[in-house]
Amino acid sequence: MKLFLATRNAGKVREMKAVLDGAGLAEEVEVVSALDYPHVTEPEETGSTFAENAHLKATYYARATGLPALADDSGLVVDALDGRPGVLSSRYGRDDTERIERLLSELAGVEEDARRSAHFACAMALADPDGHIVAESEGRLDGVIAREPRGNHGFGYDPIFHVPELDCRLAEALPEVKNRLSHRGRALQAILPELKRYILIARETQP
Ligand code: ITT
Repeated sequence: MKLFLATRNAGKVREMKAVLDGAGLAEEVEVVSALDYPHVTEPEETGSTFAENAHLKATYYARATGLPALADDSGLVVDALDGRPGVLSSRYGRDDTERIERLLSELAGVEEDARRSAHFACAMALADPDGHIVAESEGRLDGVIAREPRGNHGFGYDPIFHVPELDCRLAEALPEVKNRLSHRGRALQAILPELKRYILIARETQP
């Protein structure tokens, strides 16, 4: 049986596979992603919330592939920017460098750490092959937007996201440390029991 990760983001795929492996799911299912299915076009993310977009991606990819699909919609929510970039996080520039530069320039003049507060948010949704949502979850990680990038791990905005409980940037944390406390790691842990139950039932009822 295959489980489809409904994302084209290689960073997300890496992190999600590590958690699923750690939970022993790699022995139960073959984990594939949209990166393995380049002929399947991307859906338009028209939702105004992370949960809406996670639903939309899970349903779309499940129907397109005929596989159970687990989707992640996530982003960075900056308080001083009224929640931007939020659901537009991946569209805030052409690449990670440009997105980070834009965010830092928008925060220029916001001096005190207390006013540079932000959080990463993640919504996950699991759809069956007919596109029906069978489980959903959310996760969050609080932090502060730093003044310059640092660190080589992770992806996206990790180099400018300072995590107070680690006292370093998210991009300086080892992958297993990020997965333990990140928005995505927490959302995945929260959905795991229902994902395991779904896989068990699907395997028992498959011809
Ligand atoms: P898919 O839709 O194919 O999953 P995407 O990258 O477009 O890929 P999203 O629409 O959910 O996914 O946008 C998420 C963006 O938020 C992502 O591209 C990063 O810029 C940012 N982001 C999310 N999680 C992050 C993380 O753990 N670390 C750093 N940046 C993150």
